[in-house]
Amino acid sequence: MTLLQTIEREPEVGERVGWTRAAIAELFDRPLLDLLFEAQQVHREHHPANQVQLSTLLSIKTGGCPEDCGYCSQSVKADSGLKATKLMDVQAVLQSAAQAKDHGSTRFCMGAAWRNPKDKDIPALAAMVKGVREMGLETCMTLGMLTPSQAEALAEAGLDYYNHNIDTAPENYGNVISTRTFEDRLDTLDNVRAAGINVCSGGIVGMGETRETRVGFIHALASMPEPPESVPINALVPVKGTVLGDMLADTPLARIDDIEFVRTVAAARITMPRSMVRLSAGRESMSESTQALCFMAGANSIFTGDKLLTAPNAGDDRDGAMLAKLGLTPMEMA
Ligand code: SAM
Ligand code: DTB
Ligand code: SF4
Repeated sequence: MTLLQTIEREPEVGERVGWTRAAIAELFDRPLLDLLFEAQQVHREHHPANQVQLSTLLSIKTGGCPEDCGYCSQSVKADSGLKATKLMDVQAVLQSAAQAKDHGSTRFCMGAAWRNPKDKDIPALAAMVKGVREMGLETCMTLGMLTPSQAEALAEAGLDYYNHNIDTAPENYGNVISTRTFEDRLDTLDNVRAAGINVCSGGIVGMGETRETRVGFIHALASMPEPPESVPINALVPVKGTVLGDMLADTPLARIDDIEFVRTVAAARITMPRSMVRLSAGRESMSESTQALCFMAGANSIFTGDKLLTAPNAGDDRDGAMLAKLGLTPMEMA
């Protein structure tokens, strides 16, 4: 059974389902304060107010990726100067997870620059999941495409979440990546769901796309039979040597407008009320005021630490000061 064929879950009383592109476009078109007001109301119906979940990322295998994602520093097609590494040792990963826990993180996300893991990598990956879980952290991995048996093996090891982004609207996918299709992405998400792992899927805005594309992106997520439990909204981090990073360096006006970014977060919150909406890449160059608007719009999860996978992140000191200033507190583990 494919993701699109799975039986729709029962909606909650009062929950709006069956989102059309037109209805989502109407959300984007609203006066900003009306949009923010509704987003915050929806947020408070389903999530604790003023709380933000903290996750930490670690690149467990960096660079040398055969895929050609136009935004990514880790693609072999990018001239980003990144040194490719082998899969990290389990012990080194666990050390890094212990540090993340000390810094207040409740979820540890391990990312590998692969098109897909090889079956021979699975035992080491399973050991990482087991070890991180034993520390009392939630686990997340993002490793590229998974077969059903790989997803089952990771589920058995205790993997809580799998991140696999649809990245953009289906009709724009081929403009960003040519080495795989949107359908390939959905197939892996099906395998992850079928194995009983929570789904984390979102994408990137600020790749020079149109408003209509952003509407299509949110629609593709919200119209899944079961929307992802976690929805990362990344603002493109323009990396020199990547197709999109170089394109934006030449046309700075193509960069996403802050308010348009906030509108995208609000649309995700309203259309996927029960999901965690993750304010992901791009915070490093975002003002505190824009981030505050994103929290108002329903974002309730961030990546902490001074590094994402390869790109810089805001860092614990800056984030600690911002959360204190906004009166936001870290969410305890579920
Ligand atoms: N290789 C795996 C895959 O692509 O599924 C996992 C790692 S990949 C780096 C995870 C996600 O990070 C991508 O799907 C993309 O949405 C996001 N990402 C990568 N580079 C980015 C950038 N420069 N700016 C914003 N988001 C980025
Ligand atoms: C996601 O959507 N954003 C995170 C996580 N999933 C793995 C990664 C962002 C990567 C930003 C670019 C970098 O660090 O290389
Ligand atoms: Fe590879 Fe993932 Fe980067 Fe695409 S986003 S090039 S699949 S590491």
